Amino acid sequence: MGFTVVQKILKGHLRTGSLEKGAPLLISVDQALTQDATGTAAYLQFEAMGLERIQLPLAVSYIDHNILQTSFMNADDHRFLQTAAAKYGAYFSSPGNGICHQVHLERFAAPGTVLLGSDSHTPTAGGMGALAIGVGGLDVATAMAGQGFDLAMPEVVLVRLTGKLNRPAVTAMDVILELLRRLSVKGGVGKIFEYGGGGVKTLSVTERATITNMGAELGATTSLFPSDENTRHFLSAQKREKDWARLEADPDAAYDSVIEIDLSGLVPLVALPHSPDNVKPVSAIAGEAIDQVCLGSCTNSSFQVLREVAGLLSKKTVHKNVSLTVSPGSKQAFEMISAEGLLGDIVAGGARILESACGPCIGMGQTPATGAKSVRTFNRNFHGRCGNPEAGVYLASHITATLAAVAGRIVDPLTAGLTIKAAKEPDQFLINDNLLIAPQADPASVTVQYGPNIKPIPVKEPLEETLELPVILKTGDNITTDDIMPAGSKVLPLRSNIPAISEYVFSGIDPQFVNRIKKAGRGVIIGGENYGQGSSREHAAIAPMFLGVKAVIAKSFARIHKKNLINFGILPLTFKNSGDYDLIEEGQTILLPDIKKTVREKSAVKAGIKEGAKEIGLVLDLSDKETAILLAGGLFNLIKKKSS
Ligand code: MIC
Ligand code: SF4
Repeated sequence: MGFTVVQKILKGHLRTGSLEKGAPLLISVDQALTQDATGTAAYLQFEAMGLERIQLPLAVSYIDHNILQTSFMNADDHRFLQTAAAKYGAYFSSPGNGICHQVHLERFAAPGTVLLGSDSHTPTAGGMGALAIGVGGLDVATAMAGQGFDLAMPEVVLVRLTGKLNRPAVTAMDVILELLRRLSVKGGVGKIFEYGGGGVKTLSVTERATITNMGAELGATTSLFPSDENTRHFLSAQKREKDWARLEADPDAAYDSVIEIDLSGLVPLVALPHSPDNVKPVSAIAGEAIDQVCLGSCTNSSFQVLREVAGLLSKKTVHKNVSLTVSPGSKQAFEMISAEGLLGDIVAGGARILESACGPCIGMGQTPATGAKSVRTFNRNFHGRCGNPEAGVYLASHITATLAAVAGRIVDPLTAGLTIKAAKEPDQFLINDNLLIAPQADPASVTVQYGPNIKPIPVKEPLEETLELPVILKTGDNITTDDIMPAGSKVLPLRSNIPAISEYVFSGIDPQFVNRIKKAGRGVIIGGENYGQGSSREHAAIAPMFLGVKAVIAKSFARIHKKNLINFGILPLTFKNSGDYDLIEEGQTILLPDIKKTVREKSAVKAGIKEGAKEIGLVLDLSDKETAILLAGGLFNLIKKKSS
């Protein structure tokens, strides 16, 4: 029997374990990426491991999330990251160089490699045929220390594409919105989506990257495309043809399941507030008035996207009731639209040009007005993420979004009489890597600089013998890491200071949470399905740990968050019978007698609800390594224990 692309890459990187579904495996990592909001923690943790240099062929430290520099904190973080990159051996992508995933795709990603990134949209590089996985900062730090990455072998799903998109009205964004419509935000948990079929060759690398980027919203471990002639074209246009290798599934490769998508049958789609899987055809909401349009993010901000935007804005004016912002995904894309005169059309049309960065996507400015509708080409529209819980964010393609900006209302691209041509991938991109700073050849000459806002990462004590925990909060389904640990311009500058950022845990959904847990000193959180979906931010685990959260009991967990909880010593328990969720109320006490012994012996977890003396069955689904991590009180303790 032949191999899938996923199996081929994993086979080449396997250190221990097997590729059988569900089996634990440890793989080697080729490349690591961090960004500033997760990077300070990752580099502080790498530094504390005591190594002199990063043990990987390539690491890149990007600055793209928090570049407003509203205070010294942000600039201090950047200086720390720049000096740490120079000393420990990473490239430093300066502020202004662009969004990590777009820049990585352009300048570093390579077919057949394993990329680990401390950002959930790392699978963007899957558009290039890389196996790219988003993880917490500590997992990246461990990989940078040469210890590889361990996971349980996911199911591999073939997404068979046929036909071709009705461009320019229908775009790659509509392909991934269609998958979200079918599968929901938890439909990809424990799965890798491998794209195949005759429709693959009709998509460029940047279009593929849009699709794999937003596979994160399915909860997938990653998504990837084969590497073919289109990949070669992209790499050669980036003057990187040497990085190209053909990588395709064997004709008789076996998949765990298959999903069919006929690209020719797709229509423009939109995700309505407040979830990326709340998907409807654009035609269903045509005519609705809108207030704001934001173009950009790591999902839709390439040169080709901006070229089409410029075509739509040429000789047009943004509607008087709409504010339109454009954030080019990278300096390369920005420079190219300037060099080709396209920026002029965008500016003349009335767009407000923002930096090449995440910007409004992570609530760094452009918070919409109360009750406003904002159409964005981004990947997440979680409640309150834009900075205003009273606003609604609609996720759509750049074509749908730009048409809306001009008309002041939603317009179906299929009936808009589009006259622009779909933008082709250029044969030559403009290469100017002057904001990419290579690591210092002589590390001893560099002193890492720490600002006063940079505080050591707290560590937990080893697991207690027995736990008695008040229920501090009970949540519903699909709680996001934005709910647990909000971002935005007020909170993001505190990412290097856990005591300070922990004051904001759950602040968006329950402003009294911090007071309650501080009073109790410790506690447990009860969650519904898919607890912790969304970002890779380990602050959604570290800050609760710092406040005294010892366990989360949920119906199910999102992949990255579960790993982050384990890494910081918090027990991620699930209900044996999900109906038991209804038995627990806020304020009650959960008893976990002999929990240390139970974890050590991997026996069934029996918990008690003190009030009413009820007993419930819980499940702790862990690999051997994860068991050891929890017993030690976190990954960092375990690493330290081994090296001492
Ligand atoms: C996001 O899109 O939510 C972020 C901000 O990029 C996060 C990372 C972070 O919180 O720093 C992610 O996707 O992992
Ligand atoms: Fe940045 Fe938004 Fe992409 Fe996250 S999803 S990396 S915040 S652009």
